Order: sequence, then C-alpha cells, then structure tokens
Amino acid sequence: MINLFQKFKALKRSTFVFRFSLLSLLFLVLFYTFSFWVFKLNLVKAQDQVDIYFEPNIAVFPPDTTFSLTVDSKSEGIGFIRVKIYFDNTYFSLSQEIETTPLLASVIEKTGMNEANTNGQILLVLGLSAEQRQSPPSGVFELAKIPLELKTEETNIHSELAIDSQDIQIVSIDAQNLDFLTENADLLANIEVTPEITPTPTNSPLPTDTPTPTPTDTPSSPDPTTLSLSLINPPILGSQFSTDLQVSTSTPVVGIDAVVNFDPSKVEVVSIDDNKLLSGNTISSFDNSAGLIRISQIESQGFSYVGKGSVAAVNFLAKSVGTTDFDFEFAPNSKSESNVIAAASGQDILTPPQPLSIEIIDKASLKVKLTTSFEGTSGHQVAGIVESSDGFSNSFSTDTEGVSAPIELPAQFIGNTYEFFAKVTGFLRKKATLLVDSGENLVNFGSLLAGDMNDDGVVNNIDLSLMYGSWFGGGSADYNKDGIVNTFDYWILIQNFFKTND
Ligand SMILES: [Ca+2]
Ligand SMILES: [Ca+2]
Repeated sequence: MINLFQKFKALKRSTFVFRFSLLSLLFLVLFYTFSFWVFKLNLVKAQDQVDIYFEPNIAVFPPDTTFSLTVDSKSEGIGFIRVKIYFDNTYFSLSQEIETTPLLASVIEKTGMNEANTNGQILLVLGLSAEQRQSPPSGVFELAKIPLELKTEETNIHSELAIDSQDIQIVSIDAQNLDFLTENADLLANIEVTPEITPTPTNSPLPTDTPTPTPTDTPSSPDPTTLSLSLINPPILGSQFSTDLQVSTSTPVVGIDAVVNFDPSKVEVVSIDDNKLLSGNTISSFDNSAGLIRISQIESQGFSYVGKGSVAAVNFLAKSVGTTDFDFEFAPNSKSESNVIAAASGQDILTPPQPLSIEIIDKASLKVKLTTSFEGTSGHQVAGIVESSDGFSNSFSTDTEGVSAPIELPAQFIGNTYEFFAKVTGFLRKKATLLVDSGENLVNFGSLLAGDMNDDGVVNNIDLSLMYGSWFGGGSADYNKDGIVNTFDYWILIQNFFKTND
C-alpha cells in the first residue's frame, strides 16, 4: 500500500517536472522566435544596402547560360545604376547583345557585344526616363540579361562572372549613393571527371583554383572630349537648314557650354531645339546681329554623361550664296567660352573644336524649252503646264524662242533626277528627264507634236473632224499659224496620226 502511495507520489512529481520542462521549452521557443523577428526587423530597418548578384550564381558549361543580373534594392527606389562586369573572354563570349531592364529605360551606356567580347568588359549605365521618375523600381528586379556562351575546348575551366565592386554606383531616387553588396557567379566549363584509377583517395577532381583572371586594367588613355557641329541637310538659299551640335566624351562629364560664331550676312538662326542629352537644364540664346550662339546643357545632380550624342539642333535660314564658317569660341583654360566639364575634377576637358564650313547653294529654277510647228513672227510662243513625276506643277509661257521664264523648284529637287512633262493645248504631252542642279536648269522638250485638238492624249479621226470643222477658218487648228486652216495644217496633223501622250 505504502509502496503504491509512493509510486503515485513519484509519478505526480515526475508529471510536474515534465510539465515544467514543457513550459520552459515553449517559453524558449517563443523567446527565440520573438528575438529572431526583432533581430530581423532591426536588420531590415538598419540596412539600406542594395544586393547585386547573378541568377544563377553558378553555371556549368556547356550548355550556354543566360545570367540574370539581379538587383535587390529592398525598399529603396532606384534612380541610376552604373555597374561594370568582367568575364574571361578567352573562354567565354556574349552570344547576343545584352538586354537591359525597361524599368530603367534610359540606357546611358551599354557595351555592345563585339566590344565586350574583345575586352571581356561590360559597362551598363542605366537611369530612369523622364516618365519613370514617378515610379522608380524597388525590391528585386532583373537589371540585365547576360547571355554567355563557351568558346573553348579546354577542359576544367573555373572562372567568374564578376562585378567590379570598385567601379559601381547605385543612386536612389532621392539622389543618395546607396551601399551595396555584390556577388559574383562561378563559371565552370568542360569539367572532366577523371577515372578513379589512382589509389590515392582523391576528392572530386576539380581543377586547382586557378587565379581568376582579373581583367587587366589597361590604362587606356581616354579619347579626347570634343564638341562638333555638323550639317543635317544642305543649305539652300532662302531655305532653312539644320545643324547638329554633338558632344563626344569617354570621361564622365556634367556640363557643356558651346559658344559659336557665325556670319550674320550669310545665315541667321531661326530656332534651337533642345535634344536633352544631359538630364538637367539647357539654356540657349542667339544673337542674329552679332552672329553668336550660346548653348549650355548640364546634368542633374548626381548624374554624369559618357558617350556621343546630340546636345541640340540649331536651325538656320540661308541668306546668301557662298561658303561660310561656324567657329567655336575656344581658349584653353578660359571659362567664358566653350567648355566641357569633367564630373570628377570639375575641370574643362574640351579639346579645341573644329569649325564647320558650309557652302550655301542657290535654289533651283527651271526654264522650259520647246519648239512648235508655228511659222511667222509669233515664233514658238505658247502657254502650258509643266509637271514633275513628283507632284510638282506650274504654268509656263514661252517667248518667240520657245523658252520660258525661270520657275522655282522645291529645294529637295536639287541633286535628284526627275521626269518633267509639258502640256500645251492642241499638242500631245511631252516628257523630258533632268538632273536638277542648284541655280538655273533648262529642260528641253524638243518639238511638240501637234494635232490633239480635243486634248484627249491621242491624235486620231476625232481631232481630224474638229480640224475639218474650222477648215478655211482660223483658231487652234491653224497649226502653222499662217492665219488659215487648210491642207498645210492637215499635213502637220497626219504626221502625228495615232501618236499619244508621253
Ligand atoms: Ca485627240
Ligand atoms: Ca494654217
């Protein structure tokens, strides 16, 4: 009985101990869970760091692999990313052009496939387009697709697709430089599993860790920074023409000033179109009495520009025929003239710009030349319509020599060949082909074919009957202009019987 009681007591105690332990365990679990979340929340909150890495982070070639360069910006809205990537171009190459995210639609720089495969370097500089500034990307998103293919038969290659953590810039939408953590991807290629004949306990026969071929940072001297003006369309007297102001720089720049002199007796500025190459403001002005153009364009804070592009288009009116020059005002180390300012140093790095020399050509005009069956003092005086195959149409009248006064042609006709047609009432339409030059052009239609009395494009019995209707009279059937319609006119008409319009 006592025995039984003691057993019961012991059982009760052990149940108590068991319950206590269970409670403690539960408490511990709850405590750790709670602490973990507190820790994690703190971590997320404290950490604005952007992760930039590849998906997948390891690949065995073959097959060829397209890596997704991925950004995890957490809660930060991204405004700008500059990232440089290296691969060993003795083993790998891009199989196609890199595709970048539409979320950063302004592609400021993207190394082309051929260049990347030559250097083993990829530079991507992406920013928001103007429309995207309201909705910058955040969280996890794909920055670019990097399609790599294997180009070697060599075995046991161990390499890396590497992000240059020394040359990376990630800027938030509030223009803050963000901290980042990069992770490279491992590239393994043509891995051979050596047959296990050696008795030595070999581990997997991975190639010894060959030092990853860090890209040789060739100290290539940057290309000179230039400003240039070029013609977009030919300058023709009395017409507008446009020029393109371009900058080219391999050094990041933050501002451009172009000061250009022109001869106001030859041209005048009509307007300046801002091409918004740099994302900040553009200020431009021109003075048509002094012959001076000033264009300044600057980057938004935190941005810089590298590349070649059009800063602005300057539209001129050509006022006088002849050659004329557009000269950049430039003096080394001076700040009042043309400058291109480097982002890093704030120094003017512009090399002396070349002037643009243009020749303003005369506009084109057309004189019609023809002969008729007319005799007597009136010569070849007719009135008619001259048309081109391109829709141009104008009336003309000829003098006794059969030559018209000059008719102005559209400027775009210069340098091109057109078919012209001349039509005079009572005559068949004639064609002539002409290469239009600037200045005066003479289009010779030769001898007009008489007899199309009703202007239907063919000389036939209907025309003949109309001629009979005015026989011994006058008027349009008097094709030799001797004052009477008779056999002589009949003879002229039947020479062209059944002939048709050109
Ligand atoms: Ca006819
Ligand atoms: Ca006659």
